[in-house]
Amino acid sequence: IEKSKWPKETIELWQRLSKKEANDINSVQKSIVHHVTTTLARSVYNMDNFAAYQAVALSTRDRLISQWNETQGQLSRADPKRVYYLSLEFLLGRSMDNALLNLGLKDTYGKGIEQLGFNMEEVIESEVDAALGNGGLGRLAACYMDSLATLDYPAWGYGLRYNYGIFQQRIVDGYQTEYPDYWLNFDNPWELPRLDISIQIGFGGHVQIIEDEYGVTRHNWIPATNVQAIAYDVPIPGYDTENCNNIRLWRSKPTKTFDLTSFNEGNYEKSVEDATNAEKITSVLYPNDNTMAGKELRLKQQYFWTAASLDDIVRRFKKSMREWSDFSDQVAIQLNDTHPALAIVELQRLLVDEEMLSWDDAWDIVTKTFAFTNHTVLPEAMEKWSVPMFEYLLPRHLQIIFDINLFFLQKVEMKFPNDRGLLNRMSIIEEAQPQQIRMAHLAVVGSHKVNGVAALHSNLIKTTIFKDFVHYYGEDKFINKTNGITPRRWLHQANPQLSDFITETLGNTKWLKDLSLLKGLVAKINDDAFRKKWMAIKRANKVRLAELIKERCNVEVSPDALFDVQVKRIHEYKRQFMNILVVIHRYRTIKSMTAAQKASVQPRVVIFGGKAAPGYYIAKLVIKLINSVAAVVNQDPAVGDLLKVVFIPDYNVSVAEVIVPASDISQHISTAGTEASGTSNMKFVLNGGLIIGTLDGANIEILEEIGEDNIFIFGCMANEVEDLRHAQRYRGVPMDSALQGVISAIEKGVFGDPKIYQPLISTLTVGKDFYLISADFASYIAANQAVDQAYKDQSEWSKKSIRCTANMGKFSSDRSVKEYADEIWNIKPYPVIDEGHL
Ligand code: F58
Repeated sequence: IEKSKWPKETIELWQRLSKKEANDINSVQKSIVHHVTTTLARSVYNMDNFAAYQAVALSTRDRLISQWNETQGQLSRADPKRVYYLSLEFLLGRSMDNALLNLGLKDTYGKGIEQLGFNMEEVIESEVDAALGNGGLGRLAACYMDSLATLDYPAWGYGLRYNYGIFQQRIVDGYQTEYPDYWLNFDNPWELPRLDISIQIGFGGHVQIIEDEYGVTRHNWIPATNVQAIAYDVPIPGYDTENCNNIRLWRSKPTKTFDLTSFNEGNYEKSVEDATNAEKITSVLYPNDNTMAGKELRLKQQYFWTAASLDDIVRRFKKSMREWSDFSDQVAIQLNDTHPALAIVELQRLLVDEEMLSWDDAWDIVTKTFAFTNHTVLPEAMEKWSVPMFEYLLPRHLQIIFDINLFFLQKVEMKFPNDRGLLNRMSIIEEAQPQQIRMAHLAVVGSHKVNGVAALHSNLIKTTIFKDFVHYYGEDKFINKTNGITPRRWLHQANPQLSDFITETLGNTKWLKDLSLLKGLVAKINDDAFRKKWMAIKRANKVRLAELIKERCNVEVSPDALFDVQVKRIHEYKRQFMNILVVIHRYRTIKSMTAAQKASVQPRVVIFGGKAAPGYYIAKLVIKLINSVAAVVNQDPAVGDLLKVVFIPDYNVSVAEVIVPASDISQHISTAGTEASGTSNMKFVLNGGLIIGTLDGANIEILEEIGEDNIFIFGCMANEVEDLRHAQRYRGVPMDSALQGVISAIEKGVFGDPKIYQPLISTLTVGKDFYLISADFASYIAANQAVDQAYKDQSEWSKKSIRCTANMGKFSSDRSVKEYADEIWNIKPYPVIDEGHL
């Protein structure tokens, strides 16, 4: 029924009945109790923190959904250009606190729940993380969704609804063990199942070639099997705005028709098997960080997700009755790494095979629609798919890729004739045995803009992996978009005391939407009382972390010691190994000291956290070594409180929210040129933590913003790395002498059976130390000594800490997202109006 044809009274009745929920404390309490008694079927006699969490979540969700409904309704009527952010990972963490803060309802709910006999902090702790991501890339997507909503941009995320998120990590006998993260165990109040939105996705089969009535050759893909994609919507409220965006996550289910075919053939078992195979697609998140697994199921995930998302996007576009040539004026699609690069091929297929556009018209639309973000230069992370496997799963898509490649290489040949080496290097198909599809090349060829995630990284990709493409397309296609983080979660929510203090100091909360306003804190730098309070807040956060350490590691640490943190995925290029080796060096140094010398040692707590990919043997050995060193150091009376080492198990977003505000110094020490950006570096500095780091990724831009006096930089530069590796390999540069001492301590068995660590130690063999631990070792020790020295002067340290926070404006994800919107997507904010009803 067309709404405009409804009688006025009917519309008014609807409007009266769909009034938004009131947000006074009474209404809030009523809705909480309503959910307790009806949705949860519980009562006051049968309540615990988890039930309270569920009820508060359901009540918050009602309010979220109203906003979401209103935003989506107004947007579909106005139909402005939207951006679709395609990401295989959204590392959202907990939702409740964030939703309450963004809706401006935290205080009301806090008071409301307190009167009902519960403590808000404990209730919040009952929520499990949504951990649908590995690390930086997934968390970046979550921060960008927060900023897009806050800035009122019409934006949707598309991803997968994995049944199992990133595995849970436990430490058993010092080793990492993995446990499944079945996060949906108790239902998820933060999603809306859209069982009505179901899309058929095909796999396998063959391609029919037919001639249409005009004599034109058409390709018709007949898949062998089909699965269903079901939509689950996750509302993303902006901070201090009516806008509420959406992340649509797809879940795989067997199709009914498909079940029936096997069933009718009398093969019940096969139909059950096929059904479980269909469910498998969205069963689990691949737990690799910066490596490529190459598994068939992963390719299935990628196609399932991109095909469902494009079907949805195209369907929405077709409703508007516009011309195809307007597509890229309505739709921008951002590819978060190469994982969704198949979307390029799928859109070309839809336009040519199904919508009957000419190849060239279709390709013009495709390349105007897509843009691609690269997050790494590590060769082992570059996605490639074997041609035979690909052909078996996606025969028509393979043909299209070969055509895209042929037409592309023909153009390259026209521009640079007779350079076979060049064609070989640029080809989307790598001539290996078997042939491989280079997804990064496909993503570059199918996009109008390619960006790196920090200035150094964006320059590096232009001179390394995409050098030939820059030569061919010109400089303008390759740009930089330095990453950012949302200050709402990473300061306001994670560090409420500091957030309140900043608001009090600056006189209002405007800084939460314009982070450059933090500059105003500099004026307070010589105010003793201000600095004292600043440091008192840091200490309170350290007390909170010390409690977590006691609980999780059973180690007592003093909040008066210097808290030194390295939390991130465990990877050789991030050099946690180098960190623990220097800890061993520190331990040996303290052991060799007289009592008088010890008196001047700065006490330090070295805190590690992070997951290793389950198949990454060397990374797992690093975890074992850290735990073995911790076991020896923490119980050595000769060291006492001068040095403690802890490995916090199961590092995730909620643990990060406790760790980040509590650090004095954090470590961002990747070999120069390997960490594309890093984003935790930004989180620590925003919270007044100093950093020790290499000239890598976003560290460089942080240095530029906060000044060299407020950061501890060491190690070689990116442009020196190749020469150092060469010298090491061919001129036999000897191992650093301090490092030799440390290694021989391990080999003597100071930290348990040395045989265990032999594979790890071999990575340092002269000529093989790929990540240049030996080359950077001396300067790393010196940087750590400089930290100790600086920390002794607490008054100077507090000034550095304040300068850090004050100068972090650039690293708000609001800035990043606005740059993408202006320079890549060409979209404008569309503020929703609160009409008070739906
Ligand atoms: C990270 N990549 C970069 N990849 O390493 C980091 O420097 C950067 O700050 C961040 O992206 C955001 O730009 C990253 O997290 C992954 O986890 C992929 C997961 C899927 C497989 C390949 C790696």
